[in-house]
Amino acid sequence: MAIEKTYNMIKPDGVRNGHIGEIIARIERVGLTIERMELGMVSAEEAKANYAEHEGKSFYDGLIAYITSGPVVKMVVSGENAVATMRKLMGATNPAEAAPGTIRGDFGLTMDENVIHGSDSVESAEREIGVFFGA
Ligand code: IDP
Ligand code: MG
Repeated sequence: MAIEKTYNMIKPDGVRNGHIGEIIARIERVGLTIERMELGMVSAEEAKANYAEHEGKSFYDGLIAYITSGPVVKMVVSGENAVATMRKLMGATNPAEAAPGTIRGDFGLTMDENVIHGSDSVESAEREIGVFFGA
């Protein structure tokens, strides 16, 4: 048994395009639990803390602008193997390569707007939950 918590976020395009309900339904359908959920903006400080590992990359400024461009849904999701299970539901980072049936494969087209964020490890999840929901 590996009950984990992960941080997930429906990005501005996912909210703007009306996919909140379907994404939440997929999370619940697989058996994971939404422990916390909040609709709101991402501040510049939160964006920079969440994406610190990408600072200096060519897409960094665009990424910060994108994630702060409109409301998002911030979530703490928990359950058995929650980190890997959410990454599986999300699909590959580039929607053009994400398999049909995944969130990014079904609701996105390009890397610039890839619908959802999910922590890549238990350690990242702890850090990201702290950034968005406090300790
Ligand atoms: P992940 O979201 O699947 O963990 P990461 O490599 O951690 O992927 O990248 C974080 C986010 O940065 C991506 O979800 C995407 O929004 C953005 N991103 C990554 N690479 C590119 C790129 O080459 N062009 C534009 N945006 C990118
Ligand atoms: Mg990542």
